[in-house]
Amino acid sequence: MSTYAILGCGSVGHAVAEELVERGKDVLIVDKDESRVEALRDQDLNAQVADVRDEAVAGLVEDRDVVLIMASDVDANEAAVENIRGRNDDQFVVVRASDPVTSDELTELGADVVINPSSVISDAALRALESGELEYKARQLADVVSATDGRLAIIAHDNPDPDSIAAAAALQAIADHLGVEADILYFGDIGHQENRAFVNLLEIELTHYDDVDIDDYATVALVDPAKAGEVEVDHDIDIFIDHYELEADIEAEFADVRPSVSATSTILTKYIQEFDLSVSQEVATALLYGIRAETLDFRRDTTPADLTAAAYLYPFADHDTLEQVESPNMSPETLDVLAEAITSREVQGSHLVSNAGFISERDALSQAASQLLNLEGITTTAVFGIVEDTIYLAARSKDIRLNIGRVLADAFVDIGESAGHSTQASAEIPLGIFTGIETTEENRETLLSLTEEAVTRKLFDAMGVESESGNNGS
Ligand SMILES: [Mn+2]
Repeated sequence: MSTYAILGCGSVGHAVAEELVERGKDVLIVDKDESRVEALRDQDLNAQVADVRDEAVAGLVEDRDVVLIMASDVDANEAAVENIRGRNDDQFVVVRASDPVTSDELTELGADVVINPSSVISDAALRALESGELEYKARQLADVVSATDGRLAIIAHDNPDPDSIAAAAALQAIADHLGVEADILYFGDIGHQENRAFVNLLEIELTHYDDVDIDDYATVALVDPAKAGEVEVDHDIDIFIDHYELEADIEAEFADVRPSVSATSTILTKYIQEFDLSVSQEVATALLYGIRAETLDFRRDTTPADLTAAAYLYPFADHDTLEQVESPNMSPETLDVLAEAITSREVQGSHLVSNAGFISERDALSQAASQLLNLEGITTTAVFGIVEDTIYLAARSKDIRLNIGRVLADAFVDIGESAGHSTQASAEIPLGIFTGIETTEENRETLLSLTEEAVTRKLFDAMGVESESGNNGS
């Protein structure tokens, strides 16, 4: 067990000494004030009279593992650090400063931990402000939700992602806690296989916006909508929660927009903590996944708030389910596309391009592109297929020198549309563009082979140019 010495026993030193003794620690107290030392001894504490700045004090406390120098006189504290370090480097030294300048000086003298009282107080004040603000916001949110005279609609954004869906599920749980029934609505579709797995495995019930009459709802909440483009809800918005600022002005009775965190799921987790809600395993799992997905597993723009929210959720989440969401079972269609993509792959260097032929499920292309990235020696993949009269293409890259979003943009700038970023991208190209021939049942195969050549050549060209020019950033 460590032994302690406290040098300087004013109000701070005394408080520390009492706390340590309470914890059953062996504490030696040194102070120059005789009557104070006497009073400490009357309390059965081990105390000695000496001036903190005396060189002899360093010898007196030499056998102590940890030395806390707590006097209010910073000059004396500096002398004590110097004396102790003059004797040995092993003791763990904690010292009280008075301002940033003396903090630096004490660090330079060899103190292990320097405590600056003004920053301790300002930190505590900011923390109090933060938790006070959250308490205040939570009360406001509860008021708006509770005032719902009927049902609450919680609207996730277009083609909702896990962050949006999880935040909606959490708000639904909060509403339930407050005795208000809520439905989660969404626009677009839940396209990506991973998102479908997420919704199915966590049994989150979502209703398409078009399948309800929004006027049937008394209160409407929007969660996480800002990045998904324009919001067109035919109803007043009562609640608005997002981690991005919305460009358009929305007049909501309750708004919580926090660009200081990286996921709407993080914001909702803070409310769940504030409401002291015993959250279901499904909601905890959804929120944790929402935060992880939005921060790319804590690799993108992660803030301390995201991490503390994730840490809070972790013990309540179902980690088997999380794993299943991350690697969803493949549909037979996806397996077919993958098999076709493997068979017809063309490889140049570490780049792979493959034609999956006529397909029915676009999403299978991105899964195939991701899977093929696991082939040995492959750093970039592009898989394309044809649905009706359009070529769809999905590409992935783990080569940091290559921006696959830019590769597709370069390759198809004149003839199609592309979207994406440095590691994943997609493109759509009208089939007729390469041939000028209208697609019919009879000429499909011919068109496909013509198309294959053109697309493959364009891709390899764009990849080659990109990797030869080296660093094009990401
Ligand atoms: Mn989000």
